[in-house]
Amino acid sequence: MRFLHIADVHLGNQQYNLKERFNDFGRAFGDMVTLALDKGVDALVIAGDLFHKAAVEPLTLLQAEDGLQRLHDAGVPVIAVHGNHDSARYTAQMSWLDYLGERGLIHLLTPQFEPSGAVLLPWDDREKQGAYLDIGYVRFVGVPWLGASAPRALGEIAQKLPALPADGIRFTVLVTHAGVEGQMPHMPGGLKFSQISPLRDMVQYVALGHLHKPYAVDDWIYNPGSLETCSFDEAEYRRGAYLVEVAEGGSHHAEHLVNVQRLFLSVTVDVDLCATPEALYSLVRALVQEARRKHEADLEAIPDPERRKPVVRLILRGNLAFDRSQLDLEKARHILLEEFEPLHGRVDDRTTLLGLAVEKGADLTREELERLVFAELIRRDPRFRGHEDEMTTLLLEVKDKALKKTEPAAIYDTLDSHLRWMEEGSDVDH
Ligand SMILES: [Mn+2]
Repeated sequence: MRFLHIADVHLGNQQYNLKERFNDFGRAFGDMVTLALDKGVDALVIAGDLFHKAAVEPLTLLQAEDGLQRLHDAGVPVIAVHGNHDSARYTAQMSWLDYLGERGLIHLLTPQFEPSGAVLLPWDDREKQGAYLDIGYVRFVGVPWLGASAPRALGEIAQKLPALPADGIRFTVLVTHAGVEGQMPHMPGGLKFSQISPLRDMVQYVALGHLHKPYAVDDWIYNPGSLETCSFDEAEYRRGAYLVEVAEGGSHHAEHLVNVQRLFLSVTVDVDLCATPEALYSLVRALVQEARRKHEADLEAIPDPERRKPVVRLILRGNLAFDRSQLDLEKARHILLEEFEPLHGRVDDRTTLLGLAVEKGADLTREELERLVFAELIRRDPRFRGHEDEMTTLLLEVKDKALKKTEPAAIYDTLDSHLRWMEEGSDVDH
């Protein structure tokens, strides 16, 4: 028995308001359908977020139906659960996944949540509803995105699973849309391992979606990652699908396959040494050219020419040595577009401003610039008022000692004696 596990397809995501990006999400799903058919799987599992939004546009629905119909025609069942993106906005409403379920294109699994707890009913082909579906000796149990109530629901399900009829089942897959805590630290609210572990004896494969980063825990919990890139945060990960082989004896093997995606590239420019806007623009141009050369082969390797132009982000970081009003971000973006010819280019300005009085065109040495920067930092700190020059000299001295790998104790002594002198000095002043 073999199945393909995907999640976070996000059909309908017209990223950056670009038609090409809308198409990319559709192509990625189409590719997975083709892969499922090529690999001769017995089921396709979609662990939530087939759609990017609850309100689905006609073209998005066509993308979904085209792929699902191909699987339907080949007799490959599709198992799906609601994600946080494609649930109905109000509980009484039907979602577009419900619609696909009614059409017989997906098996949309969910327990019934009664006041007494979760009820697990077998899939009913006439009613087109149920909490679990058996395919051969593999049982798929589906739980939708539940947010904060997920831990309690999973606890209830762990209690109910042993009571289900055995029916020759050797392997149980739990499909749900939830993150595991700590996998993406900036995304809080995931399940703790201790909240999933009660399922350990009853479930052999936890098929997750939600976090767009791929991960696997203990050959037990699997999250394939998003098929296309929804934000730069996930661009660094090799995302795709799990192709899972379940032996009759109940052992399994899961292989993570990376799908074709549009490349998202970042070019980082440290602006500290650019004394003028012109110097910054030339550095941007040089680094963008270098990045383009570096990624040429990767881009050429993408089989579909329509998907070759990347999305490129220019990150400007460090301390700006001239007035911010002189920095033209649109000009920097224009250089990026000119030199890389990306599908989409954007500038992420992370520079911090020191507000230094560096004259336009001033030809500063590194030492002079450094002294200016230190002096400005100290000038802004009220504790050092009246001692700007001494403190600047002290900072340069400490930096010099640190670079020469002077003993920390000796550096401390330098600081201590100077600062003490400064304090005494200020007593006299007042
Ligand atoms: Mn998602």
